Amino acid sequence: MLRYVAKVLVLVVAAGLGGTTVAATAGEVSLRIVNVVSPQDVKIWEPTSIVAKKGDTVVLQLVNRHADEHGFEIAAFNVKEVVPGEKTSTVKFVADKAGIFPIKCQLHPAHVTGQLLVLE
Ligand SMILES: [Cu+2]
Repeated sequence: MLRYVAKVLVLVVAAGLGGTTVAATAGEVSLRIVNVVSPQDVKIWEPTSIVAKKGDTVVLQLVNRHADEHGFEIAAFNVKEVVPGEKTSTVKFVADKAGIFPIKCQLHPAHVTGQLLVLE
């Protein structure tokens, strides 16, 4: 029984160390973001919340399924893309500061789309 407990403890500690290592390494967040119509009849980019860790490279493939063009702006990271109707664009940036940053369609300010959360 004691032996079993010791074994479990070793596993828990190992898992904890593994988690720490992952957190300390800058990674990449790669997502496909699609412009859809919400139940409230607003065109939004989905998912609306993007989470990254500070230092991560963020690659977003922006798929606009509408006939008209839409914008995708994260001002804090100088991201300002216009995606033509029925086209796909890719933006890439390094999330080098922590915080909560709004994501907007700069062409149609009523399309309040979401937020980027960058963890310390
Ligand atoms: Cu728009």
